[in-house]
Amino acid sequence: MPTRNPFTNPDTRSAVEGPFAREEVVLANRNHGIALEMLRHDVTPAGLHYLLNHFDIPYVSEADAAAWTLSIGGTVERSISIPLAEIKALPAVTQRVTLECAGNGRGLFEPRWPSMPWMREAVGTAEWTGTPLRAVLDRAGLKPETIDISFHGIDSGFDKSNEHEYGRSLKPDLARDENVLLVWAMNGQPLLPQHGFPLRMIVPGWYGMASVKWLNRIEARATPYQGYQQVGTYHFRQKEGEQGTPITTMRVKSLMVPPGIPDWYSRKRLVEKGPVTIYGRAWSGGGTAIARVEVSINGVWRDAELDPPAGRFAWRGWRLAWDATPGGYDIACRATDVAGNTQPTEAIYDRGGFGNNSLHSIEVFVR
Ligand SMILES: Nc1nc2c(c(=O)[nH]1)N[C@H]1C(S)=C(S)[C@@H](COP(=O)(O)O)O[C@H]1N2
Ligand SMILES: [Mo]
Repeated sequence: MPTRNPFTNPDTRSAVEGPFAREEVVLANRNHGIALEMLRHDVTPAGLHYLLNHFDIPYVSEADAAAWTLSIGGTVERSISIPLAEIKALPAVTQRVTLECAGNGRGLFEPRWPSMPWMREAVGTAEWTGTPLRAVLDRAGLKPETIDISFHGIDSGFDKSNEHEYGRSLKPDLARDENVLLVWAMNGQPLLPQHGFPLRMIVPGWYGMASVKWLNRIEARATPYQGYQQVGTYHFRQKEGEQGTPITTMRVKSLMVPPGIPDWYSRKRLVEKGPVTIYGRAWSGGGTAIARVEVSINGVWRDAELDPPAGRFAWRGWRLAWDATPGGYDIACRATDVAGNTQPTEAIYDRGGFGNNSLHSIEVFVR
């Protein structure tokens, strides 16, 4: 047994290839993704929405929730503590928002960073009910010297020997954007424990790390927030040790509902010959709309039909009719947004496994 606190030892991880480690499997069991066939739902049922929890899910009883407060301090006119009941009494809005984890696709990189080994499934869309964050910031009154605002959850632990509560920051202009919400309900129900009960943030258009769960403290700042989750990770990096560039909004991406039926273990697909509809979803970041989705069947690209848009921050459904004839096929999809961003065929390498928006392709055998 260690006699010294071992949690402050230097992190010994480095990029790896080959089999997944036991630690990666443990993280994968804790943080499930959406089952790709459930991309058929416009709104992901709450229990099928992906999860990413760095530490433990905090135990918050109904009594704890009833006594929950959100404190706002730092460079504000008035340091305040607002009871959750008062936040819930503010004008409520419901927004359909697609969230994706910035680490989605990490497990597909070679070499890969040992962490949550997502393949493609760290995405989901929910209807979030809450009130614009702006309302509570304005109650406290941001002082003019405020250049950054940090948001803190009650969950804590270690990463790379740094002990911290999960925390992230936003610049004041974004924090005061009407679309950034303090949220207490998901798909019309109270937040589930794993999704941040009783209060979380939703920062639409951004990768999921910005949407702090179990939120109880806000700190306005005259200097940039330097918390571990802000500067130690969530940066695009080519080499370990470099600062890199901060990760912000989601990259354009699309996924397919795997057609046909799977083999239990390999998940390879068997499809019967004849007419087949291939369904999927496409999204981009920062509220940028999807312009086009193309599907390749053995290298021949065709335009998919797009469903009507379902909100500025929600994914867009698409479908392609295919007359399947017997044989082996590789099916891939590619989205392009109205700003002209499109998915790369090969993933853009990232040391930490972030931002992988390479093409989703599926092997299918038609019988
Ligand atoms: N307090 C807290 N907030 C958090 C996290 C966390 O570990 N703790 N994970 C973040 C990350 S990395 C993602 S991708 C989203 C996931 O939200 P979900 O689990 O509700 O899908 O929550 C974010 N908010
Ligand atoms: Mo994430």
